[in-house]
Amino acid sequence: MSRLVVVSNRVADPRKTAAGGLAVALGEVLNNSGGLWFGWSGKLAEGDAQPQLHVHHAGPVTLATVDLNKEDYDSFYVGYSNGVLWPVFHYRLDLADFDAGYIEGYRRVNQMFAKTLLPMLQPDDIIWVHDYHLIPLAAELRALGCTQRIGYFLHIPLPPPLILAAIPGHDWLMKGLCSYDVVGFQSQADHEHFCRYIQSEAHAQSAGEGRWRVFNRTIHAGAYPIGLDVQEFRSVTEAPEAREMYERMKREYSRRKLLVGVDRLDYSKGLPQRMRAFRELLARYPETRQSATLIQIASPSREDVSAYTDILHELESLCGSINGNYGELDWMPVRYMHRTVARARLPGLYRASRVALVTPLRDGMNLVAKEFLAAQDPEDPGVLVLSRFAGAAEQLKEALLVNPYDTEGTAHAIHLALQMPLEERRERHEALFKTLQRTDVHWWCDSFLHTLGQAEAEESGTPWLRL
Ligand code: GDG
Repeated sequence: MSRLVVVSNRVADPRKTAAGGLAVALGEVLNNSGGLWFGWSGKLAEGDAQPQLHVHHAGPVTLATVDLNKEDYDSFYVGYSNGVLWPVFHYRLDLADFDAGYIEGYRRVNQMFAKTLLPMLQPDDIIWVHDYHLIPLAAELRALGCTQRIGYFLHIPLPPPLILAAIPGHDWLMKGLCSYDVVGFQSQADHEHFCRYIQSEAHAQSAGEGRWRVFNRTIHAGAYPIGLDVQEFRSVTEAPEAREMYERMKREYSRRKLLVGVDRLDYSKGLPQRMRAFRELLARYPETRQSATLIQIASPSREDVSAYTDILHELESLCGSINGNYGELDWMPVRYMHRTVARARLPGLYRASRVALVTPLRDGMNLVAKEFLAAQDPEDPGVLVLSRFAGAAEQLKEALLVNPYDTEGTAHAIHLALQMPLEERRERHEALFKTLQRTDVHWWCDSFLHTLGQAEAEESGTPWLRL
């Protein structure tokens, strides 16, 4: 049986409960065959020191990490990954900083990752690379002679070809993506953008069944929407900490209907637009005043990127003005927290809420939408208000789908959600929960790895063009 090697920017110990569904699911697959998980340690190396490799064993899984030096951190992580790829892939060309130095750092770190990883590889390994930080990794590994099968999964959206083409060096980047054997996307829409790009920019020819001939090789591309570890999330929901949180929220808000939003504080999540829609709800439907409270958790994220401080200030000012204009001595419309809530408590908060607002302007998938559904009591479930621009909207069709740019339309949908009769809530939740179970994280892992397992390993001696 082939060994699985997972490569991602950050590495998590799958045995720790704080790791979250994705780490746990990948950990499970790694555990089964014994595996290697490789990535950045999250630490900065002192001065100009050479990158140090740290190796830990977590049961049958080897965790191998390297540090980054400050210059690489600034150009690879802050500059290119989060300052160019994140905004452009979320359709925000206006926020991208195309400073030429960043792409060099991005390439340098991918080369360093390839050089460090190569000696740890075994001939039969299957390599699975994750996310936008590591697009050129396969090409760098191939250039060093790696012939193993390599798959890639993009967790964030892939924009249409004309937006991608705005990136200086997009051809280099996309050629790098075509060096994988299997390329997976969150949604059919993202997959279609990829197909259109390789056809129009690289003259790719379809070879049927999701395969393409491009750059003198055959690759497979497809949509593999990421799922939740539903069973694990249900058991966290039943555990004492979540139950206690649920009881507390129910007691505290016994006279109100709770709405909840849980997001990393990121401009892609549409938080100011959500607040405007909530304000519109209070203005248009006076009966919601005093009776609805929105709890918004905005967990701190990437605070060294300036666009993130702008969004923080905008959100704080909107929450302040809503509370100032509509609040009463005994009712605060918005409870906003710029803090991380313990993972063990989140399901309790979800379950106590009548409505979840998951309204990103763009999102690869959005796992909060799935977590909210998984935490509900099927006899008295809450309602999901979901942006049509989240990858999850392709699957979760029985949610109330909204356009987050349309303030009035979103306010109207929130109003419908707050008033929805029990029967309709149950019917929608039942259908959504079935989808969640059918396409859980294990299904996601299995279907991606099945396709990768079927791909043929590169023949050694394949002439690899340097990117
Ligand atoms: C990327 C893509 C894709 C949030 N606040 C707290 C907290 N969280 C947890 C949630 C959820 C996770 O973080 C967020 O997941 P998302 O899917 O919403 O978003 P990204 O972080 O942007 O992730 C996304 C995902 O990759 C997976 O492929 O779905 O589209 O952008 O699990 O619960 N967790 C805790 N406290 C918080 O305050 N403990």
